[in-house]
Amino acid sequence: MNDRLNYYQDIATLQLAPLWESLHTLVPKEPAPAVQPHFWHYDTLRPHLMRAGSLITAAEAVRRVLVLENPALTGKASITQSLYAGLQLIMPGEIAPSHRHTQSALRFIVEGSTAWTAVNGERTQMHPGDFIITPSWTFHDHGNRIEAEGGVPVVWLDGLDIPMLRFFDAGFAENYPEAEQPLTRAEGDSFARYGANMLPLEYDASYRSTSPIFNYPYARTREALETLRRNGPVDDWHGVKMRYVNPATGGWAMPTIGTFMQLLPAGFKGKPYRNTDGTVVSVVEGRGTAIVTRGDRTWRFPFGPRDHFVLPSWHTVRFEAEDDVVLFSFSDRPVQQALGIHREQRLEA
Ligand code: 1HN
Repeated sequence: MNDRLNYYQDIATLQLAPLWESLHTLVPKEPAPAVQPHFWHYDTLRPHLMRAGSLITAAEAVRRVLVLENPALTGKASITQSLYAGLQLIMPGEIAPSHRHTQSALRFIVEGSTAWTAVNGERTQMHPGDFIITPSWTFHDHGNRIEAEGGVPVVWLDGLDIPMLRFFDAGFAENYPEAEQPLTRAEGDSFARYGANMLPLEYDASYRSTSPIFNYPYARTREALETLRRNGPVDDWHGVKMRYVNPATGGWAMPTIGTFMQLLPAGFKGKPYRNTDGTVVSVVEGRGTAIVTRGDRTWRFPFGPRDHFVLPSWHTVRFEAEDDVVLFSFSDRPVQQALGIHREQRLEA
């Protein structure tokens, strides 16, 4: 035994390590995620977010965000191994200055309707439940109406592929020389061009693998879910669950982040399900419970509107809905599917 330990010490000086000591953990029989399920109650978190509103301006902070950190990844600005999530606050009259980075971002609006975001020369108004995309390497800035014109604090969920780009060491960023980028297109231009089940003849995929629609408004999403719930059938595991698409390709709206919206009718008792994409959930409407299990451990997350939780890879989840529940969620599924490694299981009990 000592011979071996001496041997390990000797080779360590040469930056060499014996594979046979770690083979079983490197190639586990099934995923053994360090990432933990976790729940953020909005009413508990909100006062702290508002406190940040009086401690620092958006101009100084650049982005005033409380990062939702997984308890197993404290200090790493990660909610799963591959994804970042945070809740961003913009106060009336503030501008979050323009910049761009290779990380892709999504905004899911949680509270308030008086803010806008500008991406690539076009503004969109943000409303609760809207799913908004900031494609990789596009300038973006956010603003909010002044208080005298009805501006209220606005909060949204940011989802970014930061840990993924850190993994690849592929992150670049730069600031725009002014706080706000110039507007070159009228509000609603992208939606008319790309969001009406049509495409311009000369469509050139200027965002490559990212959808050219940059605001998927909640009103449209909600109406589709309602119609499908009425028409049925409602899936025993997922209720009525849809994924957001790039209308030009039929593929995911974002290349690195899959986004979903689902409706669980009041009284729904879902069957258990697990998959390999750790998922971040933002509750839009209704009360219910997420029951998460892994091995002999169980987490019960009773939830209501604006609450957030994370479901790690290969943890089993089932949902119960008291009211009609609407859940927005995102994960790294597009990447796992592109690599051919995504797995999912519908379980019976
Ligand atoms: C960012 O640019 C935004 O533009 C939000 O709102 C969160 C977290 C890390 C790096 C860049 C934004 C971010 C971010």
